[in-house]
Order: sequence, then C-alpha cells, then structure tokens
Amino acid sequence: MAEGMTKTDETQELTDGFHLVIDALKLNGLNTIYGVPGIPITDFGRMAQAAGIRVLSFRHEQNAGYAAAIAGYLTKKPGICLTVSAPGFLNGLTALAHATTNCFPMILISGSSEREVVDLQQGDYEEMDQLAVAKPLCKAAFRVLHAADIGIGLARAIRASVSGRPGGVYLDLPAKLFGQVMNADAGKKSLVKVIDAAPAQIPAPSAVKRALEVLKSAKRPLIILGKGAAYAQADDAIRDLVEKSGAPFLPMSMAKGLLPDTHPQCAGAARSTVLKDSDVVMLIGARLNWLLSHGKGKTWGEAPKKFIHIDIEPREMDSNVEIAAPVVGDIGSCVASLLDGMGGHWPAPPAEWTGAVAKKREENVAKMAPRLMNNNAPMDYHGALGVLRTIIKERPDAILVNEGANTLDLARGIIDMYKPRKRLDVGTWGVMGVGMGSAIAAAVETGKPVLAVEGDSAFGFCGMEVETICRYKLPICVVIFNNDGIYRGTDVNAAGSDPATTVFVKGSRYDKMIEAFGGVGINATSPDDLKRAVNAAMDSGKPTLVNAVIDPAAGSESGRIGNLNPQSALKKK
Ligand SMILES: Cc1ncc(C[n+]2csc(CCOP(=O)(O)OP(=O)(O)O)c2C)c(N)n1
Ligand SMILES: [Mg+2]
Repeated sequence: MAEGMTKTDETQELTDGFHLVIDALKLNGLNTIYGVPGIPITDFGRMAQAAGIRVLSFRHEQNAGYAAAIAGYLTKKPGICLTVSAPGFLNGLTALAHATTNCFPMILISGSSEREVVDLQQGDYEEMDQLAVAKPLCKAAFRVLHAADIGIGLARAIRASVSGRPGGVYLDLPAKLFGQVMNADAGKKSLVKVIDAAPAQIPAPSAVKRALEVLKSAKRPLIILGKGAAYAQADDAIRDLVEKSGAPFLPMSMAKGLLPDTHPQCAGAARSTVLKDSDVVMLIGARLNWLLSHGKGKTWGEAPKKFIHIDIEPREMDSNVEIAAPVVGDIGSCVASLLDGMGGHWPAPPAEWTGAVAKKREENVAKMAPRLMNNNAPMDYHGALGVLRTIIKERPDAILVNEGANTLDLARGIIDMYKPRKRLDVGTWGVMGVGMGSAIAAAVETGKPVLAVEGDSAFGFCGMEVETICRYKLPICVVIFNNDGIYRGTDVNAAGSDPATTVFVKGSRYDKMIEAFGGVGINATSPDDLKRAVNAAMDSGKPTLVNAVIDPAAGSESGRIGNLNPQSALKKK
C-alpha cells in the first residue's frame, strides 16, 4: 500500500507522479517537450508521448534547451526542456541561462537523484544538488517532493517564467516523485490551470504623458525596437505607433520584420547616422546594453539626447544612462496607452531630419547593391547573401535562423525581413550553437519552412542535430558558410606545429553529414549553385544541408565586433 493511503483508497482509482506531471502540462496547454531521455525520465517521456504530448528527442540537451527557449519566444508560453540528472541537467543549464538573459520563457525540467543520498553526499548515481546549482542562473527554481504538489509546482514555474519580464525557470523532479501514488480524484483536484499567467501591466498615465511630451519636443526622433517588442505580439499597435510618430525606426536584430525592413521609415541602413544625430530616442522592448554601446560614447555622437524607455522591468530604467521618460508596463499596454495619448493629430517630425535619414539609407543601399549581385566562385559573403536575400524576399513567411560571426553580422545587414518574429539568432550573448535547436523549434512550433544560415564554426556546436532534423522530417534547409574556420580560414600558427587556433580542415564537405541520415546534401561553389539548391530545398521541404564554399580570406576578425577584443597596453607603445 502506498504511503499515506487508507484501506478504502486501495479500491479507488489511483494516479502517480508520472501521470500528474503529464496532466498538469496538458491542462496548461504545454503540449511539446524538447529533451534527451535517460534515468529517471525515460518512461516519463514515453508516457507523455503516448498521452499526446509531442516529445522531441535531441542528441544533446543544450540543443533541446535552445529549442525550448526559442519556442518560448515564439509562443509566449514557456518552452519545456526535459533532461536527466547531473550531466544532462548541466547540459541544459546553458540554455536556461541563455533564456533568462534573453527574457525568453522556458522551464527546464530535470529528473534528480535521491535527496537523502545527495544531501549526505554519499555518491548517488548522477549525484548533484541541482536546485542549488540552477538558482543563480535562472529567474526562479523549484523542487517538488510530493505528488500532491505537482500541480502547484508547475503553476509556480509557469507564472515565474512568463509574468513580468519572462525568463528561465528550473523545476527539479526527484526520481522518487514519478512513482508516488495517490488517489486519482485527489490528484485531479490538485492540478492547477493557471489563469492569466502574464497579467497586463498598465503604465501610469503620468508616465505616458511625460513620454509623449518628450517625444513631441524632438527635432530628430528615433524609435528603437528590441526583441521584447517582437515578443509582445502587439504587432499592429507597434506599427501604428511608429507610423503615427513619423519617426525613423531602427530594429534590433530579432526585431527585424516587426515592420518590414523595406518600410519608408526604416533606418536599418542608416544606423550610425540615426544613433549619432537623433535628439530623442524611444526604446521599445530594447535594452541599452552592449548591443547599443550602453547608450553612450562615440556611437551616440555629441548631440545631447533624451531617452524614453518602454520596458516591463522597472529596474531596467537608468541601467546605463539617465532615462528622461520611463514607461513601465507590458509592451502591448504601453504602446496602446501611448497611441491613445497621441490622439488624431500628431505632428510629423521635421522633414529635414526624415529626409536626411532617407537620403543616407538610399546611399548605403545603392552602395551595397552591386556587391550583392556578384557571381564569384569561391563565393564571398555578399554574393552568397545576395542570393539568400532574394529567397527570403520571395518567401516572407519562412523563418531565418542565423549564427556565426561574419555570417551573422553580414546576413543581419543584408537579408531584409518582412514579418514579425521571422529572424531568430544568437541573441544577447552572441552565443554560438543555438542554430539547430532554434531551427527545429521554429519548424515544430510554426510549421513554416526554415532557412538556417550558419557559420561553419557555429554549426559545429550543434551539428549532430541534423540527424534530429532528418528523423522528424522537418522542413529545414541548413546553409553552412564554409570559410574553413572561425572568422577566416587563412590563419597560420606562428610556431608552425599544430594548425592555427581559428582554422578547420580545409575543404570540408559538411553536405556529406546529412546524407548519412537520408537528408539532401549539396556542395555549392557559386551563388548560382546556392540559389538552385536553397530554392529546391525550400520548395520541397526536405531536410537539406548546403555546404556553401566561401573564400577563406573574405571575412574579418570577429565580424563586426572586432573592437571588443582586448588590446595589450604594451603593444600600443
Ligand atoms: C558558445 C560560444 N563559444 C565561443 C564563441 C566565440 N565565437 C564567436 S563567433 C565564433 C565562430 C565564428 O565563426 P563562424 O561561425 O565560422 O563564422 P564566420 O565569421 O567564419 O563566418 C566563435 C567561436 C561564442 N560566441 N559562443
Ligand atoms: Mg567560418
């Protein structure tokens, strides 16, 4: 007889920890799990699959975690990653920290070993105090010890992940919990359907008024859209606000497409001009972190600036520079209140400013155009990206995944996006290895075709998941920009012994990897080859890997952020 049961319970229907976790997930609409099986969660995965949850098994937990993180970003529901104890948990933890840093809702559920043994450090199978390890790396961490608490435990995890500023949550489920038995009725009653998991947070009317006064005073306004704005799914209101303001807008990387990059107000191709010369900057779901040079210094020019900052997290205000008009609330509510306050007759910004920005943009676009049309073999980045740019233009619903250094920075600038949340990349950390997990989750969550444009180094962090892509027959085309290495393939070891630290085997054929799993592999040496291969893949939806041969000398050190490499004071003497 199970612990805590009376004799009469024996004749009643029973449930257990396995089923209560499954029922709690389903009750809250969490129908997809990304993970890797093993003790103590193998049977749980099987049962979840049998119960109608989609359980996607990966080859490494880090990639499953990145998939869960981006699933959270795309759906506004926590993405679920499931791992085994200690090493599996640690493999998933990088992704959980990444989700927290990027404000993506995610729950890492890990099985753990026997508490009694772990706490006495007696050397259990995969022993680790996982809860303690996870805590500093995520938004919240919980452990459930009793089957009757599974409902509450999951509810707490869901709320913590999606409410306020979203982030990663760790949920520790000890092995013993899964087997615990309780009365089925009581179990059912213990489950919690989370109502209004991310309640609206309405900005104060005085804050909205202040922000509009600052915006109205601008002679050279600029709006910066961050991925927080894309996450909010307030696409129409954001578009209305930008258009009503008449201000140039600059999308951060993953906010590209919130309004089309071809929109007349888009200042993406005049970035340095608008950052330097603007006098009022309205940040919508964008942080003044390193990606915006902390809001100060050379990038931002001499002209004094006032910042209006719209964000759900009050502590974000004044994080780097003084904020003249903080507007704290969820992006949807804030933008709606601002639109309301603007009324029907908002004055357009001075034509001198909008004209100057438009002129700069056109000059830069014209300068770039011929470079994108070259048909060099081996390819340079511009020739290859010119082709992919057209492919996305013709397929605005496709999702673009992008990572690398040059492969990332140049693709971000060259490939225009037309719809919200279609560009998924390395995010706040500039982390390598998110590509395959992001591509898999994008295909699974949206059902749309995915184009993953990967540096050869970036791909190496997650490349084994091409088997996962083939196994689930996902409509993903991976294009590897193969320049024989990190940044460039031309480095030479001064000592002349081992290869240089940034180079790989020359002339590698990544296309052969996917053939091992029944996918389509293509070696493309010219933009024409590349175009044919990617178009065919996007049309067929067949798992495809294109090895795009890029001139090893074409890239630059660290792509666009070479300035962040430390320099020795000695060297400068
Ligand atoms: C997890 C992680 N490890 C290491 C790095 C450092 N890093 C930045 S870019 C990069 C690879 C760049 O090479 P590649 O992906 O081939 O792009 P390329 O510039 O050659 O086009 C590396 C290793 C990182 N950003 N993240
Ligand atoms: Mg490379």
